[in-house]
Amino acid sequence: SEMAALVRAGDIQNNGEIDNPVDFRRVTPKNKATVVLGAQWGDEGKGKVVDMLATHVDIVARCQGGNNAGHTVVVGDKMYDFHLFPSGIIHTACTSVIGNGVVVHLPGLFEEAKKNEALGLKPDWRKRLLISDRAHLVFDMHQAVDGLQELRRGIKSIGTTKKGIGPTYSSKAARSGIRVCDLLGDFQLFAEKFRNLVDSFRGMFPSLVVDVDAELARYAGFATEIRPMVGDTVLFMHNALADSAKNILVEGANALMLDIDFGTYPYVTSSSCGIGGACTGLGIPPRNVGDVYGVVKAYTTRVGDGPFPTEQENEVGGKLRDAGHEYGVTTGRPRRCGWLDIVLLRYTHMVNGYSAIALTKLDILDSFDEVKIGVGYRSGGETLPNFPADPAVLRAIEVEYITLPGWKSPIGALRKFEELPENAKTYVRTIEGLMRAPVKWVGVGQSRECMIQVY
Ligand code: 2SA
Ligand code: GDP
Ligand code: MG
Repeated sequence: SEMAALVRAGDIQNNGEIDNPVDFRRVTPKNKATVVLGAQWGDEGKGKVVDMLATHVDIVARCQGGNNAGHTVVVGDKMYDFHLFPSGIIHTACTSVIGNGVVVHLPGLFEEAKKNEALGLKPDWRKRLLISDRAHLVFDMHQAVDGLQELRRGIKSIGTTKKGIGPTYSSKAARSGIRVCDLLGDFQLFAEKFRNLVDSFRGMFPSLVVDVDAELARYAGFATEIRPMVGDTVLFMHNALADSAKNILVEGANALMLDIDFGTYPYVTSSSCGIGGACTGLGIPPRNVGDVYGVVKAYTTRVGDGPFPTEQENEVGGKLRDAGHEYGVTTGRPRRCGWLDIVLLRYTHMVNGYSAIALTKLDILDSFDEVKIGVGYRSGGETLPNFPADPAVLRAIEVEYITLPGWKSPIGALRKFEELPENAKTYVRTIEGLMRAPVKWVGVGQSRECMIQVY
């Protein structure tokens, strides 16, 4: 009948053969991906949270950014820092996916592999990594242009990582980008695209030097090396989401305040670092998104330029930097530090809709007599309803703080929420109440075990 024709399952995996007739009106997603996102300006401890969750996970997928990210994972006495690799790569039972939304610098990928192999990453990572054929390639030329653009910006520089992120996403949006599938296809066509890209960048930056032949020869080598790792990640994710037995984790990079749309533009990165990026960067439907965990540092940091309302350019900031070892994982730059900012957090919660919060680095506040939380922005005698768009407005705002007593005792060895000092518990509960989101984990140290599960 007509109805039967409408409701048959057609699975592209079995050559269109139809097995079980299904009433599509009753089909709900079988499986959902859990998403981990940065809720501030990055470096909240996403790597650590992903590693903690990855023990029970089959797939860890990156959806945006590139090797500008620096995700630290501490296992025993080893400290791994991942840039392009999903943090699940050290779990041998886990497939790591680099999605279409990621920008891939191949020299950086192999360098990162070498460094981590020396640390103990098993060489079979090649069998556990799947790179999207739709992902865009970052060339050394993009990195050089990143540096030249920063020079041109002068005092208005963004403070990028110079990893070529902005120029590569620009090439992508301008439709002159080069994708992984281009590298693996007809090499003559790839070479032509590459030459065109060089020409267009040379037009903008005449001082740019590119040894085209050497670069092409190098990429012919990369093509052979990555071919076994490249595939259709859209289909891979689709099949994984159709399999209710698979646990899937999406690892966000950077953070919402660095998002190209919602961040402190133009002091942002060039990708979508929020929940939207999880869908566009992997090709997964929103209906297949499950829990969204926001990673929140117990105070605020930012690396690079741009507005930062609760920044403490004083002793407090220095103390946070020293205690928290706040230096960039990719560039080594000192991070700017300040108090927790609830206006910002409520804004990122508005966009990302966290199911729960992982509150990290609470132990860094151990020695403070008192801790402050920014709870409101005032401008021209009025309280702002939300985090404002205009950097000029942001620069002129006055932050309203509440002050809570410190706990003045080391919490690093504690493993139960009830064991925390009363004042530490109050700090956590206050954040929960102000953010209107539950805190599910509290971080009290760098290693895997140092994560208190609250509920
Ligand atoms: P880019 O390089 O174009 O993405 O830089 C644009 C802005 O985004 C910021 N950004 C970051 N902020 C925090 N952490 C990042 N990763 C590294 C880390 C940073 C490092 O984990 O420490 O090592 O310096 C990261 N990546 C990009 C950047 O500072 C610019 O403000
Ligand atoms: P990511 O970019 O969000 O993955 O974070 P980074 O790795 O750039 O920076 C976070 C830093 O804080 C790393 O050095 C982590 O090892 C460390 N860290 C994460 N959680 C905690 C915590 O709860 N306590 C302490 N002391 N350090 C933590
Ligand atoms: Mg980082």
